[in-house]
Amino acid sequence: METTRLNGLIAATYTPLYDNGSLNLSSVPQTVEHLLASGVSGLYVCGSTGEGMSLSGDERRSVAEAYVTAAAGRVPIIIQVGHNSLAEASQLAAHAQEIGADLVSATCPSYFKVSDVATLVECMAKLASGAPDTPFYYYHIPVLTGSTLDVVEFLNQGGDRIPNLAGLKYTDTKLHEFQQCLELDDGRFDVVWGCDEMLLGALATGARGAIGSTYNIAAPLYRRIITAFADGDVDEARRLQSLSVNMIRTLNHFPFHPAMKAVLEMQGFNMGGCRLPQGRLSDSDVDVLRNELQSIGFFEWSQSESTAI
Ligand code: MN9
Repeated sequence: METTRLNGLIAATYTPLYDNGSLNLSSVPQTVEHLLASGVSGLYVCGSTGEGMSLSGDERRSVAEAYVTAAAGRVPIIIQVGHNSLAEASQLAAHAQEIGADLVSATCPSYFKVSDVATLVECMAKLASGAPDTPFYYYHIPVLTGSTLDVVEFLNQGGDRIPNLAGLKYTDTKLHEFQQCLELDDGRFDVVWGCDEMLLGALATGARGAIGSTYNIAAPLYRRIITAFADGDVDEARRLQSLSVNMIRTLNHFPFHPAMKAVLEMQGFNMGGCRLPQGRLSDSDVDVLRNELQSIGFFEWSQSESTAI
């Protein structure tokens, strides 16, 4: 299988919901057009951001289809299929391949913890075999799965055992480990950064692609970080990254993904709230969040292409 390489900003998409909690797929095309226009170069669907774990299997299939259709081949679409049932995950992977998704990705089972790297490799081999012709990215996110197994060793062993293993979505803060994953076997694997507030550090470490939730609301800002870093203007890149750090700190005054969906609503997209257990922000919390974002200038710099801001 050819090596795949994800480049630039990949938005971890939200799953739009109606007020009654059902899927609102009619919002997907408008959101996709906006993301592509703001310079996003791929979409990661049904991950943590898209509440994949809070959706039924049929809903996950419908959401995957909606994004593949809306993107219409213009950017790579990655479908996240992780599940505590590996059989179900494997069927979701097969579905993603059938509908023409470019890549499949998955978290490990997390209710019963995976005890060692060899078992993690077996789990992912079973899952990835559902979509044998589609490159597979393991989704490493210890803060949510609880799995702190050594991902360098996972790539070492998985590379031999999983024919379609292409790389990792690395959502942790250990830049040294991320670097080792990138450098393993002369850069055999595509290792994609997943912690938006540390994008600059990841770029300095060799990241080419990044998957994240805040690229939905501020892609132009992050593109400017990438450009400033590429131009050698590290002071400017650091100034812009600091805006992102402050933005994420502000969002974290509230439950994060419900707050993100509220910001997307402020930006004109029908997103609704999150499913339980995350829920949605109250109207008064939305007002507080809007004021806090206004006070840090978010509405000026989040969508701005201008170097003056
Ligand atoms: O994986 C996202 N992580 C979670 C991606 O949702 C837990 C990130 O994009 C974060 O939302 C972002 C803000 O902390 O870095």
